Amino acid sequence: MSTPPVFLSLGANLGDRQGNIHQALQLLREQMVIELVSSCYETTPMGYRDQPDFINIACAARTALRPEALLRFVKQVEQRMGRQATFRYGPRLIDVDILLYGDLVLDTPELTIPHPRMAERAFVLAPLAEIAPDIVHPVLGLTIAALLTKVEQQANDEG
Ligand code: PH2
Ligand code: MG
Ligand code: MG
Repeated sequence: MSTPPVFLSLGANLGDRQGNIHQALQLLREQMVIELVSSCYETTPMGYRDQPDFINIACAARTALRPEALLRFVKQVEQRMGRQATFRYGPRLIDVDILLYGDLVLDTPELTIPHPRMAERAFVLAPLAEIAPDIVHPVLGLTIAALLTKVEQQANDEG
C-alpha cells in the first residue's frame, strides 16, 4: 500500500485493561491495516497521578482515511467501547491517540500531528521505540530512540 505509515498510541487504565486494548485494535482494523503492535507496557499515570496504572501500547498501521477522518474514526471507536468523558488526563477505558501520520505536520484546532506531547511521554515513546526506533520526528528531527533516551535522562536527572 502507498498510504503513509500511521502510528497510534493506545492506553487503558479502567476495567479489563488488556482486553480493552485488544478490543480497540479489533475495531481499528475495520478501517486500518495494523502492521506492527508493540508489547504491553504497564505505566504509572502521568499528569494526574491519583488513578490506576495504565497499560500502553503503540501500533503502526496503514489507512485510506485522511487525518481528520482518522481522528473521527478513532473517537468513534472510543465511544463504541463506552468511554465516558471525565476530566483532562483522568482515568479511561480506552484512549486512542494519533502520534504520527507519515511525515505530515498539521496544526488545526481539532488536530495536531505529530501529537503535541509525545516527545515528553515515556509511556508513548517506549512502546513506539520498540516498533519504530529509527523513524524521525518530522518537527524535532530526532529519532524515536533518541527522544526516548532524552526523556529517560531527564527522569534520571530529576531523581
Ligand atoms: N494518558 C494520559 C495522561 N496520563 N499516563 C500514562 N501512564 N499512560 C497514559 O496513556 C496516559 C497517562 C492522557 O491521555
Ligand atoms: Mg492521550
Ligand atoms: Mg486521546
